[in-house]
Amino acid sequence: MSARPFLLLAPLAILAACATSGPAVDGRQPANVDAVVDMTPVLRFSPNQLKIKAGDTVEFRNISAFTHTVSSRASAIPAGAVPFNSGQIKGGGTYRHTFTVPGTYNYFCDPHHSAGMTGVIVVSAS
Ligand SMILES: [Cu+2]
Repeated sequence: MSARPFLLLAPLAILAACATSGPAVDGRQPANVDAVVDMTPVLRFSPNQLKIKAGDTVEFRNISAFTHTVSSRASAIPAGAVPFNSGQIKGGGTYRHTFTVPGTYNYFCDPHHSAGMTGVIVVSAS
């Protein structure tokens, strides 16, 4: 009988350990990354619409052979937020940005903006 309390508690301990590793958006993101957006060979951000919370960090991953950017303008992000620009990201490269100001961020890939490579991230207050 003495082993039974341990058998009942062991699954709870495993769940608690998993909970400390952060939210599992898609199982691909490393620690400290809350969401992942791919930059694709068909000149799109995927997903191109994303909802996160203030303070979340998004990792943009270039999974294509093209050079992409993650760029924004002050006129298309919330007042008080600082525009971000990744610079050129070669294939296989990544860029991370932490969104601290709530609101709607419209961003784009500089070389492929006219091809429709744009995205929207909506940041909620908490
Ligand atoms: Cu691009």
